[in-house]
Amino acid sequence: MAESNFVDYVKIYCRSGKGGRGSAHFRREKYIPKGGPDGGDGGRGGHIYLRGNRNYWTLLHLKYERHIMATNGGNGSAKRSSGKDGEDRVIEVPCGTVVYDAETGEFICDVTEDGQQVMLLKGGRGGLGNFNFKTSTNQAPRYAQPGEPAQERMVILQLKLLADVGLVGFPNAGKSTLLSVVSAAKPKIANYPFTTLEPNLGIVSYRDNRSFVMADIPGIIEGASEGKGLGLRFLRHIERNSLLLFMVPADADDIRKEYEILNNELVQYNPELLDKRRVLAITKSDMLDEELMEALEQELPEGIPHVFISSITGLGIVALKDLLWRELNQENFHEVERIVHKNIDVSGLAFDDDEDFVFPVDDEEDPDEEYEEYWDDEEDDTGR
Ligand SMILES: Nc1nc2c(ncn2[C@@H]2O[C@H](COP(=O)(O)OP(=O)(O)OP(=O)(O)O)[C@@H](O)[C@H]2O)c(=O)[nH]1
Ligand SMILES: [Mg+2]
Repeated sequence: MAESNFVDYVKIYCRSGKGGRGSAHFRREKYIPKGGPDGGDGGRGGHIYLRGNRNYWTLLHLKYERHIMATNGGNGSAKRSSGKDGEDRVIEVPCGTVVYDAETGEFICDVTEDGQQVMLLKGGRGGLGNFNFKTSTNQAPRYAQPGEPAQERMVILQLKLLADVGLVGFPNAGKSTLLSVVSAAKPKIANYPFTTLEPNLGIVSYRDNRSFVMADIPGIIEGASEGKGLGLRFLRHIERNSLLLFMVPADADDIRKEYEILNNELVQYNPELLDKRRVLAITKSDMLDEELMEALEQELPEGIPHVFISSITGLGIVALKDLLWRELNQENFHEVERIVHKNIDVSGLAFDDDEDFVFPVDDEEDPDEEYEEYWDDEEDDTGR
């Protein structure tokens, strides 16, 4: 999907800044021949943060940003002057971004809210200058602390769309058509399977200026949870939806069976999806008459509220919105949104640019350099 704008995972190398070293300087002025230690502290290294930003819908802006590094803290110097703190880096991400360790697949953190800031890597603390080590028994400590090292990590950011309602259905069920009717989104619609290749989001306006977000994802087929069709790649976008709207066309051979296949694929993918609220829409109901609808009623799966709709004639669309709104506002509803992020299998993710990835080298200083004590002799003899 190299040419696609819908980027829902990226791999990035991140490094915080290391702490600046403390200074081991001694005060040297004209009439104070034996000034005490006055070496200042090193500055702290910059942190790496993630921040949720509702203006981003995908991770596209990070696709070509493969190294994100904060700067190092400055070294301390004479006259107790502290080194400058390194600059932090803030990675702006869409709400619903989950972060994993790229080597192990281990879940690290997630960002769900606009403005939410999470520290990903801590900058190294600055080392203390020698004036901190002055004691009654050691008036002239020649020792200053080195700064703490930087932290580095290769991470995978994965987007899981945060929609209120996720559309679940076989290809051609009429999912995109529904989204185009209830929101301003303009997804591609056509009479063949897999018209939708990447998720679309739309904002559905409801009475009294209220609204909710609906996500149209590519069609699911039997075996999707094992990677068939567009497979697994998009199933994760359903994980975070509060409510699942199953869509089965009126002309399906067996509505109940189709529903069960869909349900089964979701459960295979993540059993927690069973706990989500769900609604069933029988789409394309303009093909039915009253009598047929009554007959079909008997064949529908039990335990799930349903509505007959037609995006073409508008049949049942208001009733559907009412039903979705009611379900979305049920008490204790948000319980199920706290889905647990499992660690991921990183071997299953394709990154088109893995081979030419180079670890950046810090050319400012040798990272393995050990701190050494030193006398700073050529310091300012300005004679104030
Ligand atoms: N008669 C009738 N046809 C419909 C209705 N809704 C959608 N269709 C038709 O069904 C076909 C598939 O519609 P889409 O909305 O593209 O279906 P989809 O579920 O998004 O399909 P994929 O993106 O392939 O998964 C199109 O030819 C639509 O015109 C409806 O309410 N009534
Ligand atoms: Mg579609």
